[in-house]
Amino acid sequence: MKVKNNIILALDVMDMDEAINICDKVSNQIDTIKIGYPLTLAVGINCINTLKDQFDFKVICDYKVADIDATNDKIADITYSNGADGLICHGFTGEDSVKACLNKADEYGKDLFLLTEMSHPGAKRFIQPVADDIARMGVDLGIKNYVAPATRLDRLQEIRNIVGEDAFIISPGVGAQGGSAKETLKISDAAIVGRSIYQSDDPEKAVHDILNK
Ligand code: NUP
Repeated sequence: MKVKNNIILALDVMDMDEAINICDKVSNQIDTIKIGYPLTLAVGINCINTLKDQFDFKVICDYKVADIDATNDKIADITYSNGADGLICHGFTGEDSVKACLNKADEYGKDLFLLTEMSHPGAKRFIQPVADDIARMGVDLGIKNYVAPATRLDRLQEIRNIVGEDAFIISPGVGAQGGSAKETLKISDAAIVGRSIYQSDDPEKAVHDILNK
């Protein structure tokens, strides 16, 4: 996936008019949007196609899919069939669950992102100890796209070392969670930024500031 300016907007607002208003302001600088449960549950899964039709965005669905293979298969199918260019799945569920998502991505010719370690403080307890192994599983499965934290650059680098230079890593945690876009992008291919942009009085300037910091 090619991401303009290496910045992905996490559009975690709960209202479609607000979402469109923000997109209007940043669409010169941003071409890839990550949506998750907040927007999807608030307005419905049609928001994927609305964003693609109105702005020509690529849309990554951050549904952190984490179920048994048969259920993951259904979730991935409904997500890709509604226009998603990418889907994020958890890795701790194991190979069969992840493979179900990967098979769907291949069927639709779309991207699957494997979430390795999460960015928030709580991730240290349960997911950090197994994150390297999750990344190794991704490599074994031939996964090309990963999510790894902008908040712990040492861990981001370790995950980069495991998945290799050719893998595509996107990193949440820039801005509101304390990570720096500039430092993150030395290791990662794109920074995911939510609140620092969509809560700003001037989202366009916020993107500009993130790019130039
Ligand atoms: O480890 C993760 N951390 C994280 O923040 C994995 C994620 N997918 N996210 C998501 O990235 C989070 O749900 C939100 O959509 C975005 C970060 O937003 P913000 O902290 O910049 O507002």
